[in-house]
Amino acid sequence: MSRDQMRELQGKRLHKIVEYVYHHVPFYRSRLQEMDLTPDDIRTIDDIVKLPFTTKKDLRDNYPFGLQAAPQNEIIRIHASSGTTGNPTIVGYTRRDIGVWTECMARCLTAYGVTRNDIVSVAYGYGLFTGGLGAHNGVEMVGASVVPASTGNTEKHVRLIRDLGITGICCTPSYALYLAETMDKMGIAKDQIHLRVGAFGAEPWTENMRTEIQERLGLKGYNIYGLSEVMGPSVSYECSEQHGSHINEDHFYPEIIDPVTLKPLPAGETGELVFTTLTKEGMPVLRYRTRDLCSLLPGECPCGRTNVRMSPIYGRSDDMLIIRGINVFPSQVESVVLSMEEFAPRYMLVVDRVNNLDTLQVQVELRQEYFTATLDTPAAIEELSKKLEAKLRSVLSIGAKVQLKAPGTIERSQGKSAHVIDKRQLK
Ligand code: DLL
Repeated sequence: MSRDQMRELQGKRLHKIVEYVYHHVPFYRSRLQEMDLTPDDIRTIDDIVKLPFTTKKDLRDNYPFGLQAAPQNEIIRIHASSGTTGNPTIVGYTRRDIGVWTECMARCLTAYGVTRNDIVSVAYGYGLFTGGLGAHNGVEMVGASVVPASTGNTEKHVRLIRDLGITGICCTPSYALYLAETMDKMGIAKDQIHLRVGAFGAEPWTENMRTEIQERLGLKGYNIYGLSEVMGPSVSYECSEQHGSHINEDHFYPEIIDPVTLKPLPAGETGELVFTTLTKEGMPVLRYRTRDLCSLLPGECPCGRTNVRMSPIYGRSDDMLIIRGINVFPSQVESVVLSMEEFAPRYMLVVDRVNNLDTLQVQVELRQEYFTATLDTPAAIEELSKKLEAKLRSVLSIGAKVQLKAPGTIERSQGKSAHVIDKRQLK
């Protein structure tokens, strides 16, 4: 589809969705009325800037079904998004929503080169989390054989990967590394398995992590992005070029805004990603603020797809840490840790406040081969810690105390990994 055709389609769909929520969701109706807007004011996609934003707080305040547009007897699935505080976000899907989601997921898998000849295991959690069932439906639509492994039971999963000749895997990048570790422990070598493609997402990851996963599992790893409030996995996906992730923008319209002024930013600039669902029936959202920070990439993709690409997420406007006044993203620490061969990609930031001064400790696991060699001599521990501290200081612009840990001692996660313990209780 040409850009002009796409914009025309988006404009038509936007008008329809605004009309739909105006008549079906009292929350949106009163928001629009407060702004003196009616659906007739929204005619082209450029009119989107007139619309109000929606935030996670709006969803929580209207828990559980306040923003649902479709009647309950048309909702065929309900997911809930993980949240650390307050009410979870409840998202209901109509049959048509599940169909759109499934097709979007199939688009992702097809872009990764998955076909009906593949056997794909889905090791995102099945349940309230959208990862498991979302990926599952897409694999079935492509016609590949799906193995609903879910998380947990990792040794059994590794044996299945080997014995069934599984060729594709969908999981978080941190779980992919955990699988590789488990394979090592079980004495299963990379050439005994047939994985060739991985769909990794649900948490930020870096190029260094990609290289490591690809090397250890012998596959090509692709990014997949999404969020429950908008749909689930499949909002965007990498193609073979692996230069940004194509957004399924016929269904999810993206904008980048300045998170402080809330003004839209020009293409190419980094800011907060905002989505409007253009076709959703169950719980449509207008200008939902994701808090994810990234940019939309200008220009055409050599793969031939014309849908716009987004850069990797480099942080969130809300999990950003402010330590001694400096903005710190866990992903910055990760890139430093992974740039040094002594360390496994396992780390934890522990933030505290001592005598009114913020402190940052970075705990990081040594790789087995360095652990044996290093821990024998206190001088070597000291030297390695200092080396990492110097690198962290140059990247973060603040000092961090490093604590080296033995392999396997930082807690593993089977879903999204947590990288921060903030003990400051500033709220
Ligand atoms: O994580 C949906 C998903 C499942 C995506 C499986 C990909 C694969 P939520 O639990 O609602 O939904 O969390 C959404 O996770 O706003 C991002 O901050 C983060 N996230 C998701 N995918 C990526 C990614 C699912 N590829 C939140 N890169 C989003 C970086 C990601 N962050």
